[in-house]
Parts: sequence; structure tokens; C-alpha cells
Amino acid sequence: MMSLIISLGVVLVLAILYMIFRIGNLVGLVKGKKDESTSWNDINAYLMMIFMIAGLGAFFWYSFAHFDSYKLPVASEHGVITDNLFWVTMWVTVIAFVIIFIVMFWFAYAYRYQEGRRASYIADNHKLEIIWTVIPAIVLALLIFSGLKAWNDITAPASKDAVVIELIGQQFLWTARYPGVKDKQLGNHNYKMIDASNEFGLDLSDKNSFDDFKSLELHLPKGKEIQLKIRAKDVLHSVFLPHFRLKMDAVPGMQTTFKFVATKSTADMREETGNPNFNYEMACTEVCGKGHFSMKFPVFVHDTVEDYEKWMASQEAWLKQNPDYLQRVPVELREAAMIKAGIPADSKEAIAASPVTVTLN
Ligand SMILES: [Cu+2]
Repeated sequence: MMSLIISLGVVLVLAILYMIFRIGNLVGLVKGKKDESTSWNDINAYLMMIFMIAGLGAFFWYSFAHFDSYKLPVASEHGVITDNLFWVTMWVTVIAFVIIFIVMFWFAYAYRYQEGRRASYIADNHKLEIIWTVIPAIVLALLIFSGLKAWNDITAPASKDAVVIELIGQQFLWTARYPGVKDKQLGNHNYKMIDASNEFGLDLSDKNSFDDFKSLELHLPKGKEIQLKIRAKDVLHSVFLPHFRLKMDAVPGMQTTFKFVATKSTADMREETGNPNFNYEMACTEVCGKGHFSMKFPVFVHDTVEDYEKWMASQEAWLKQNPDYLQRVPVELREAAMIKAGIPADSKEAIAASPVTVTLN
């Protein structure tokens, strides 16, 4: 009720103001006063010019004064290409923006109402139409095709010896799955097999899955092709590694991929930035729910492939951490699974899962 009264009050005040304005105009006409709109047109025209100069000045000042705060070192091969595409697009749009901005305000100033001036009539101008259609078409086509080429390179299948890592997003954390250092092949997965412990839905009938391991940090080698295989368990998430100019959505029900080569290790970046505590980080850039902000994932880039493989070898296979799941391994593959996962043959889970019951005496 109160809000209705307030709204009615506002409408009434506006109506009264309008009536006062109308009455003022009518009184002026009756008295035979000259139309004042010409002088207001002049004032507005000058204001347009002031706005044009101040607006452009502020735009360029802000862009240059804060340049360093939105410039991030680039640490991947394709990142250099992506950056070039970004800056070419930026220059094309800035040039178009400045031309349109100046012309728009200049026309409002130069062609303001003046007594006795008549607008000239132009039906059409083929030459002009062709110029302003063909030039933007060529520029846009060049931008789109060079962007498409970069996109195709990023999403193309990786070479056979590429490092393959699986990243899984869920509300609200990331997990990474690595192939074991021996086979370097990720095992199959199936969402139907996901349970409280088997968070990847690891298919234990596939022998490649025996030595796969889980990591809560993303470890990468420098100078080697890496392919990320990305999936989501619940809603849309997005893998974002700003220093590598890498961003790819994690989509439930489908796999997305991203191929790249890291060119700077964590140690290189610590030296370049002069910050001994520098660490790469990965974030989720899809607003995926209440805990979205907490989806930060630490990233470490090793100096050499050997260092990276040493780290891989130091990790424990998922199956070793969850030996109960030996029961899910087909009987004929259990021994191989135990060897590959590094499970000692005398562990109680191994004995329980063994097809032959071992009895003493
Ligand atoms: Cu997310």
C-alpha cells in the first residue's frame, strides 16, 4: 500500500512539472518571444565536443596508465599466438571506435540546427556502400579465420608421445588423473562406476587403469606437448590457466581437450617475476555454485621431462591406495594389477581378492 502511494506521488510530481513546462512555453508564445531552441542547440553542440575530447582522453589515459595491471607474462607456445590475435583485434576495434566516436560527436556539433540551413538529399552512393561493406568484411574474415586456425591447433588430436592428463571438475574441487609412469596410458573410465572411493569411475577391467594415480596438484613438464582431457561430474566448470592462455569448459557428459606446450617452468617464472614465492594457479571460470570461488588448483611446471617423470614415479597408484578394489579386477588380471599398482602380494586385500584361497597347514 505504502509503495503504491509513493508511486502515485512520483507520477503526480512528474505530471505537475510537465504542466509547468507547458504553461511556461505557452506564456512565452503568447508574449511573442523568440524560440529559444537555437541557443540550446548551440550549448548542446559544444557539450558534445567537450564530451568527445574528455571521453577520448579518459579512454587513452586509463588504457595506458593501467596497462601493467592487465598484462600477464605468457608461458606457452600457443599463448604467443593468442596474445597476437588479441592485440590485433584490440587495435582494429580501437581504430574503429575512435573513428566512430569522433564522427558521431562531430556530426552532432557541425550539423546542429541553424536557421535557414536545409539538409541536402542523397538517395544512395554505391561507392560508399561498397567501401563500408567490403573493408569490414575483409577485416572480420581475416580475424575469424586466423582465430579459427589457432582454435583448430589447440583442439587437434595430440601427438602419440604427448603427456596426457585428465582434469575433472566437480562442485567444488578439481582432481587430476595421471597415467602411470610405466604405461603412460590413461585407463578407461565409466561414469556408472563412480562411487564414494572410485571418484574417477575407473574401469578396472582395463589394464591401463591399474597404475593411474590421483593428484590434487597439476604437475606439468616444460617444453613437451601436453594434452588435457577435461570432464565434469555435475555442472559446467571451466579450466582456466591464465599464464598459459588456456581456457576450456568442463562439460558433464562429454570430454573436451586442450593441447599446449609450457615454455616456462615455475623456477623460470620465479626468476622472471622476481618473486621467489611465485606459483602458477588454475581457477574455475564458470560460475558453478556457492563454492565456485574455492575451485583453485595449484600448478607446478617442472624444468625437465626427467624431473616430471621422477615426480610421477614418486606417486602411488590409485589402486594401491584403494586395495579393496582389487575385487573388481578380473581374476586373470589380478596378479598383473598388483604388480603394476605396486601392491605387495602378502597384503590382506590381495589375499582376500586372490582367486585361490591360501590356507596354512
Ligand atoms: Cu567450477
